[in-house]
Amino acid sequence: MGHTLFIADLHLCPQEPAIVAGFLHFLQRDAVQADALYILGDLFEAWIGDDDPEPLHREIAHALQRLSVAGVPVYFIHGNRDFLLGHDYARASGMCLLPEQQVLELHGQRLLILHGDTLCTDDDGYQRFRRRVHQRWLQKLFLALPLALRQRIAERLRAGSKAANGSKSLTIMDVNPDAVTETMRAQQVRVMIHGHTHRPAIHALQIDGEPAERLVLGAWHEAGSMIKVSAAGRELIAFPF
Ligand code: LP5
Ligand code: MN
Repeated sequence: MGHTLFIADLHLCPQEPAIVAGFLHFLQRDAVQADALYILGDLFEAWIGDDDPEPLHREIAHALQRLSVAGVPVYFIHGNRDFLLGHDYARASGMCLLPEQQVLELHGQRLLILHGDTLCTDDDGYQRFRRRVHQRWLQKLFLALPLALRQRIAERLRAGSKAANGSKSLTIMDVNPDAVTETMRAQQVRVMIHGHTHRPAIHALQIDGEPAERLVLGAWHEAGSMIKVSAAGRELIAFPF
């Protein structure tokens, strides 16, 4: 029976070979059987430009390419770590880049997919940071810098983020319930799938008197996390690498 798979927050990097192996295994074992694969951001730990010669990025591009050649379309929404992933890499990996929010119609139901960072509206520090780094001119400037300098800036930003997160409450770093409701209302959906918060769960809620559902993908730390949508329903699945 046809089904669609969703994943997010793998944070792939050369320092985490078990996660990389788990992802390659997931592509060969699970994703090949799906109608489509949607990657909802933070596939990579950090992305500093499509011209980064990191061998891991080529390996992942080839694996994704094999999947789409096998007939499984792969879609990508940017996360807060890999928002600079561009058309060159998308082409090399056979992925189709989607906008920050996308409505799908699956089995007669509208479903909204997004990374999830935009729902964390209580996190003023992050939202300010996000507005800054999403400026087209700043991104162009950054991408024109020598690779080693971009690397250093990314490391500084990661360190700054870790330090900032240490002093933020868990509530601030979670989604804001009003932002969730407003986003679902605006997109006229009653189902939403996102990642980013690393708090895998299926939340039932009410919007304008109607039942609604927010599904949150888990990050790939010790195990993989995926959501499977089929005619039979929606499932959040954790699986070993
Ligand atoms: O990523 P994570 O899980 O640690 O936390 C996120 C939010 N942080 C971020 C920042 C990213 O981690 C940095 C990624 C770098 C990618 C490549 C570089 C591209 C540069 C492009 C320039 C055009 O997204 C974090 C949230 C958290 O999720 C939960 O939602 O809270 O937000 C922050 O930590 C933002 C801080 O509040 C403010 C940012 C501090 C940065 C200080 C940098 C100082 C050094 C500057 C050097 C030039
Ligand atoms: Mn994220």
